[in-house]
Amino acid sequence: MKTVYSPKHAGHAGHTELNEGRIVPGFECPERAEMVRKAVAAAGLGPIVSPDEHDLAAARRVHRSDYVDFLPRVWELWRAEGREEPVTMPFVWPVPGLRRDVPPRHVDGLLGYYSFDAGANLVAGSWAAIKASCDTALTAAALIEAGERAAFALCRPPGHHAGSSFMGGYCYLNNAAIAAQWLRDRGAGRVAILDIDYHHGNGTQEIFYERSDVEVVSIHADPLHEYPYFLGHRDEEGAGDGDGFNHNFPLPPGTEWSRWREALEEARSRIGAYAPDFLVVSLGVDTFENDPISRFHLKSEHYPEIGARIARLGMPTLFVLEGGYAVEEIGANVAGVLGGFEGG
Ligand code: SP5
Ligand code: ZN
Repeated sequence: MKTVYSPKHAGHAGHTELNEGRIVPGFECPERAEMVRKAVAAAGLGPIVSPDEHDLAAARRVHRSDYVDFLPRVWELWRAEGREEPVTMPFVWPVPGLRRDVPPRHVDGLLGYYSFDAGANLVAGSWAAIKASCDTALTAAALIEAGERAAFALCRPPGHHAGSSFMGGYCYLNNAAIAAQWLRDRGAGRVAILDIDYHHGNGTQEIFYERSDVEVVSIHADPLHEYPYFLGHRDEEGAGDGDGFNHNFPLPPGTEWSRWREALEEARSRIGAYAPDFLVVSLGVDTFENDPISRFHLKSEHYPEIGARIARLGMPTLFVLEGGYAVEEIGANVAGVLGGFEGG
């Protein structure tokens, strides 16, 4: 399968996050994408191609327009305050009881208004990377739409925590959701999204929660014990037209392969019954035993098995990179999934 990759991701560097009471370098670092690119090349998976430029109309199909307009402006607004800090960070959020109907004008207010945590911070090169990541997903979506069996969008930054009008969790534009919507707009009747990142894809769930034309199936750490804490429970099954088209498989900290595989089999049977025209996989490998921020215990040998089981669904499949923070092993684990798919 082809991999779509842009070097522009590298400009999203030097950002920070809050971790255990301290501001630390972002776990979501440029080395991740370079390790994946090298592993995909070394595995001989197929050509690595550059994304085509798309305008932002596709992003506006799943994100609120004012949010899409805000992202490219964050950095200039931050600089206009005369800030010396090379990275933005929000510090106040409009929880229920505060007003959302009057958007603030100051950048500090806007950062809180358009985010749900302190984990999606921007530097000078962030917007170019965010835009290229979205273009990467759309370019890979076009490959499967044109008839290829599978494609890999080597997206960075990731996307599945970003919702219709908020960033968070290292995510800004929801690459997988934008690609799924683009496939719908090109005529697909139904699209399924399988999210196997360690964390619940709260943004993807929010975007499609009231829709039956995009089914969202997610296997992740139980939000009772793990980020993002406030979404991802089993009883969230969709609403309105979307009732019955959202499926969460929360698993406890310490989950090992045998239990995780059972959830994958249940997820596969949901997706098989839905019979979508296309499958989009939000591919995070932060389920890995040595991931620095996660608490599942999958081993490198399990990733090819995951790919093979996804392949057995027999659907045109778009893989979109999400999380995975064990920098030394991320390449082998991602290439393992993709290689397992190709061989399966
Ligand atoms: C795309 C993606 O995987 N985003 C993940 C965002 C997680 N943000 C919260 C991280 C909290 C890390 N604290 C872990 C403490 C380990 N000692
Ligand atoms: Zn994750």
